[in-house]
Amino acid sequence: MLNPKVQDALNAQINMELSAFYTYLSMSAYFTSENLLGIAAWMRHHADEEMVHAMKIYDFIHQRRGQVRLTALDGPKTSWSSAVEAVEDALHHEEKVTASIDRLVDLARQERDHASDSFLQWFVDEQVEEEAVVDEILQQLKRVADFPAGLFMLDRDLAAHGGEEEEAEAAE
Ligand code: OFO
Repeated sequence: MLNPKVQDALNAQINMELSAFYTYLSMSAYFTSENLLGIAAWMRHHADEEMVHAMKIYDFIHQRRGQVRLTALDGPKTSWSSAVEAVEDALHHEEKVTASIDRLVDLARQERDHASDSFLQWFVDEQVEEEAVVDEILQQLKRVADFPAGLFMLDRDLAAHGGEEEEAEAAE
């Protein structure tokens, strides 16, 4: 049986992961409208990955004979002043998710819920990767921000490899 406090926090985390899905999808739409189709594709793959995260928690709650309670999602931001600003937002979002996962682990330990603690370790490791990969794209974007040709090359590179990397990560 799932600890009620942990169950509430896991349900809140589902909302956060679905909000991340919504945010990355909105970023994908923004980059598509900016004709940066490689970054748009990367964002869309990443949105799918966030849905996988939400569903992992959804399935875990059911496995523990708990109750999934879905709640309303806030509308995501829909436009940014630059590619750098959008990816900075993505990084800040990942940092918030990391802090939320850390609080969940603390709660699971406080409640002596060892199964949830063990389950959440996957997310702890995943967030290290998530922050690193978003930060890498951000640093590359900052380097080419004032050079349209550089931005074009980076976009093409992400179109060729970004989706594959995301898929490899999602399969882990
Ligand atoms: Fe981007 O890791 Fe889930 O939220």
